[in-house]
Amino acid sequence: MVTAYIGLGSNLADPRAQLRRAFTALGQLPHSRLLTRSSLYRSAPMGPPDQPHYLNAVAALESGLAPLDLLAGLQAIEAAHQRVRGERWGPRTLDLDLLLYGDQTIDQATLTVPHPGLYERNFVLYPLAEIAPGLEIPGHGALGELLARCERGSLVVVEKSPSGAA
Ligand code: A4P
Ligand code: MG
Repeated sequence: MVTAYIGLGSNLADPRAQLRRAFTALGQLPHSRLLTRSSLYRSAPMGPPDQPHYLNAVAALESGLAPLDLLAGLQAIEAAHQRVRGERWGPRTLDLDLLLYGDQTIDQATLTVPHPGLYERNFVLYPLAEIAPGLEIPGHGALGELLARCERGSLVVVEKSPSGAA
């Protein structure tokens, strides 16, 4: 069993409902259990500006799935949310990124872990720090130091996590 961290994003078709359903679906993946999830954060779009704001969150999952099986599980959940892949960084009903898989570094054709965008994205770092403040990011040091270098920008909490903090 490892603890994996999943980044969730949505900016189409009722993002709040998309994220809620995604948390449930993550907890139903085989050999997996949802440990905790962050608050929901609204953020300005990174990439093409002519798209709606995003809702983002991070979930911690305890999983016995191998990394590529977990990625396949995430993609199956995206597909079930009618995700259609369009332009790079374009709008989407649901995007699930495998941010961290235990303390492993993975560099394969279809999977890079830690997720390459993790280090500089406020909509990933802030929710991640909410649920795992003391985390060490393989190859990049303390999450707290990455956070200190990352401006919060337009990021706001729109729904606090049931477990309290944020
Ligand atoms: N892949 C490799 N590593 C991973 C990983 N760690 N997790 C591969 C997930 N997938 C990984 O992904 C393309 C391929 O990446 C997959 O087939 C998988 O094998 P994708 O989801 O189809 O492509 P994408 O999401 O359109 O591209 P990209 O570059 O992954 O986009 P991001 O980084 O996910 O960004 N603005 C705000 N405010 N909030 C957002 O959440 N999200 C995006 C998308 C743009 N702007 C945003 C947000
Ligand atoms: Mg993605």
